[in-house]
Amino acid sequence: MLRILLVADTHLGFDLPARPRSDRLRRGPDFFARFRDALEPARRGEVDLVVHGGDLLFRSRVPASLVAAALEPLLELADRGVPVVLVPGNHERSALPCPLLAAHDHLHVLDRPRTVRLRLAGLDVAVSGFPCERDDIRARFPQLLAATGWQAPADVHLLCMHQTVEGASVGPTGFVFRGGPDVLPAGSIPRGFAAVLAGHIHRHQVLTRDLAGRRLAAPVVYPGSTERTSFAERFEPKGFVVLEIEPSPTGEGRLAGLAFHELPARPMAVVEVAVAGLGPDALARRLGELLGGLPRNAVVQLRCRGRLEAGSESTLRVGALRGLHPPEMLVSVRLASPDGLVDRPDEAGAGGMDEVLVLG
Ligand SMILES: [Mn+2]
Repeated sequence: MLRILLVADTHLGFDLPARPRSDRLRRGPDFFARFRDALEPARRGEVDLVVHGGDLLFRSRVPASLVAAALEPLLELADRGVPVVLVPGNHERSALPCPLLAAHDHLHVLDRPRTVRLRLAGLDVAVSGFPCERDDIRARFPQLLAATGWQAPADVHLLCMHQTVEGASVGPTGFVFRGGPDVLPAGSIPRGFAAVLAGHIHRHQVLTRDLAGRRLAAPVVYPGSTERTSFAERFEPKGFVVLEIEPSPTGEGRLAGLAFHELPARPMAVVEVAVAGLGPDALARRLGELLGGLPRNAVVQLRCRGRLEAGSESTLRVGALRGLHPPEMLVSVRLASPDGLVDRPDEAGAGGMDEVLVLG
């Protein structure tokens, strides 16, 4: 039995500025802590292989020191002889920055379409994959797959990629990806793989059927991200996956077991507050009540509905807000405008994420 630890979308470097412009609490260290938590079973020697499904880093232009810090937990495992396979994701612009930092006999970066052949748990294991294709995975998948040379004989075949597969779902309303050049049709995945190990979709899920209900040639496993990177992920548990693969008579291996391990990611909450008619003190009391009912370490977005009373603006300033919640809570504010909700101007710079990040 082959045991694989699959982790992805760790987005290291998120909210971790080299030169912070304010002294507010940062989420950056959480991302590193969750990554280390996720690798714990590998450090304990409980798995034969670790696969990182991509988006190790939160973006592509990063200092070498961040790349080194991000690779360190993986290199530690490689030093112990645990093989690690890493897929460059879209946030790496499909190539790991400072690739020489990843040079290690047991760390395999899928920096081009290729197949890594490993002898694990008494089995010949072929791990195939390619870096994130950002333009047209629908059109390019057949060539990328062929270029990996995946079809040479092995006991177990695995496919690793950082892509959206048709049928994957995201967000609080469960949006389902159905088409487009950046979505891989589920039927494109050929027979011959025990499983597809994938990153890019931040919600943990396992796809086994296409949109028409037909069984996929191989299950597509998304471990999801290890910390919440936007408020759209607020209802999702975060974690990593351990897969058990056994040899099969047909020669590609078979997924025999899969366990999702939840990590203590920061809870997130979106809180609406009706501000009309509340003077500064009344608003402070109301916010204190609302924030007091949330987990102490929550990341909170306050959405103010209605017209803010003259003078109540001061209650929403960073310094004043800090007095209303536990020190480990992160609070951002959105105010209503005639066009809908707007970010308070001093909270700009959320690091390329789709929601405003934090302050307070
Ligand atoms: Mn990602």
